[in-house]
Amino acid sequence: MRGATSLVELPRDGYELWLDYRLVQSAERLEAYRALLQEIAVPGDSPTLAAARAELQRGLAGLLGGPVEISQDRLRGTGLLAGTPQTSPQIAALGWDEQIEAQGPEGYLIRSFEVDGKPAVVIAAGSELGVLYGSFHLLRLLQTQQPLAGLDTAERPKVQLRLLDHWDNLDGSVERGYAGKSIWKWDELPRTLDPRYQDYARACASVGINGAVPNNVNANPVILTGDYLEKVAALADILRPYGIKVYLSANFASPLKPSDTPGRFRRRGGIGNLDTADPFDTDVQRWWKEKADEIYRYIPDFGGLLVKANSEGMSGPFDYGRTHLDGANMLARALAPHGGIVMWRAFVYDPHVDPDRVKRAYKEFVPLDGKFEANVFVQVKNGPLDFQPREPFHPLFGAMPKTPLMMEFQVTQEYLGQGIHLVYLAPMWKEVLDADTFAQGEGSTVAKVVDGSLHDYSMTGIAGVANVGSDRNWCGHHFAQANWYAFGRLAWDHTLSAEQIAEEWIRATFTNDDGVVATIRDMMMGSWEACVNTMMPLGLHHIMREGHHYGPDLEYDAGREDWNPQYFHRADDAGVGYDRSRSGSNSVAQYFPPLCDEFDDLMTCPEEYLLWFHHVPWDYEMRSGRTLWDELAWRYSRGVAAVGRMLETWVELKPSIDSQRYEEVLEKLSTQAVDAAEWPQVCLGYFQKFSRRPIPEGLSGSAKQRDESR
Ligand code: GCW
Repeated sequence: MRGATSLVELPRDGYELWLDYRLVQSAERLEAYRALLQEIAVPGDSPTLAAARAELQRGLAGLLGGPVEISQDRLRGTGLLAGTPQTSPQIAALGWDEQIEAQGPEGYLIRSFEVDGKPAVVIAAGSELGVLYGSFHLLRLLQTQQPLAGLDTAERPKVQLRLLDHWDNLDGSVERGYAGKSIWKWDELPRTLDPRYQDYARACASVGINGAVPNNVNANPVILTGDYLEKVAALADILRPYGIKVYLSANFASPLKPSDTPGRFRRRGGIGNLDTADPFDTDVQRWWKEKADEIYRYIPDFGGLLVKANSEGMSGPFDYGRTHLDGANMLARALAPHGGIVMWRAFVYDPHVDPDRVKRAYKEFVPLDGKFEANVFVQVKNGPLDFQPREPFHPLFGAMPKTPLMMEFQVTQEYLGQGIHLVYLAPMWKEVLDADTFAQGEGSTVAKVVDGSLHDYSMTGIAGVANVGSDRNWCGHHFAQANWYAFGRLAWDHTLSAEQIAEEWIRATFTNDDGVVATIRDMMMGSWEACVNTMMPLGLHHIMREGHHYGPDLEYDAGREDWNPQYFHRADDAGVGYDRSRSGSNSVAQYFPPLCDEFDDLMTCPEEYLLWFHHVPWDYEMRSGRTLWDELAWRYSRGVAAVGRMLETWVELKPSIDSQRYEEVLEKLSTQAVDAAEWPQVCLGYFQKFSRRPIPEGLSGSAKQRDESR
């Protein structure tokens, strides 16, 4: 048994993520765990059960400070028993079949119970994957120092498909990635298998993520060639025991001859032998059918295809005068015989559809409701624009009762401070999931659309754009790991609170010291609001620098109106904000009553979305009693002040955090503090040209004034 070492002295570089199985710090808990978990029995030898066994072995060895005896057939004494009624006669003998069944194909029960007259902890599931998920759950209980006595837990995921979408290119670069190169080493695959792949699988499975799309939606068609499918198959083999299916992003123009691929990937060409990718062309249909057959020869449990079509230069059915429906259904028919699905993205903003960019996807997709093949998801970003620091929820949620909608969140922080800013995203995702669409009266939340309960969807899914890279700590910023974790936890159970998830993560990742946990949790919980206030308060949106999207810019000319910040903020002498009310673009009409009325009326529109829906006079009186101009300045200064406080808090935490992670986070926070201060300077400086009002004293966001605004 190892002696208890002070946590702070243990070197930590972040590689272990939240699966950092350190010795339990509470002596009392440690004693109780050791008394109960004297041996582990995970009967069976399938790869998934072997993974569960290995994880329990590894986890308990670390948490309890020494190896625990392990058995592959039955539990002999006091200990942990995990399995299904099929893999373990001891579990079958418990007579829990009905409850096990009720947890569905991925769920599980964890109970303190007697097995053969001896005290035990039992993880019982209907599937081997359920056993693995239950094992991770048990380890989490120990990591967070929960009591095991009287344990009686029943879990099942609320959403079926819980995917990470990687925007990783085949050359190793990552679109909107801030954590180094891609973790997928295509040059080495399929022969060399980086051990990271397995650790990635462990991390994903530990939070219930059950699918991965390894390549960018801006898809290089080459991913579907035999050479690459062989590489993908090697990855799929590693991920499979962990319950993670592989999906791929497909380029709609793949069937074209190499020289004919239009648009963005012209230089690379298609991978087929056809002169068209028209979904109505029978050769094209056959091409995709044969391609699907080929994919399934390589990867028998392949999940399906994700498609970005006719968006940002990507090819699609419109190139041939067809529609999203025609394109999606053609692919769906090719995949259906194998049980594969299509995730067709709704991130489209064709300027011909409507002058207001945020109205376009709704106008294109709502008329198609009910016409998609049964294995098609329409994948919808959380808001109608593009992963801005804060957006109202996408009005498509609730508006397509006959089409399964898959939620797309962005875990990587493209518009939220990238690899620099500490921003815990769970509160934002909760705001979206808990938003009421009123589609079928009060209580028709976005979460109920996504989990299928509102419209009785036949399949349900939620995807997160991954923030993972080859940096030693996976996510670039140690705190960005919390977003990967939270995404998985919320995809599994959207009723969990952001606080609870943060607390779990902190305990598993940093420490169980209650005071430190509370301090870090509060810091995380305030960090998203701080980000919004720092960058785009009161419903401002899309005022970031062009291209890389970091830092403020209000005036560049992108050459396209709907990329131009001025198109979005519309600042002029009269006021600021995009008028989307009934007298403006009328995007409010895309929401159900009473929301459309609430958003439409300046008096009832939530102030968080004010400048999203309204062009508001500079001297408009806000609920605080301040004028809009003063309120804007106040919000900016609050954002900067909050960042300053995060930095101070972190410095105070120094004695409680291991040195490498402390220093690395400190460096990030210091940069964040400097970069955050640029926003009010640039934004208020710019807006002032129109408002012609002084920036209220004490609100310019400087260090001294920060304290006064507390
Ligand atoms: O958020 C925008 C990004 C693009 C991205 C696109 C999309 C993958 O700036 O980098 O492309 O959205 O979601 O397709």
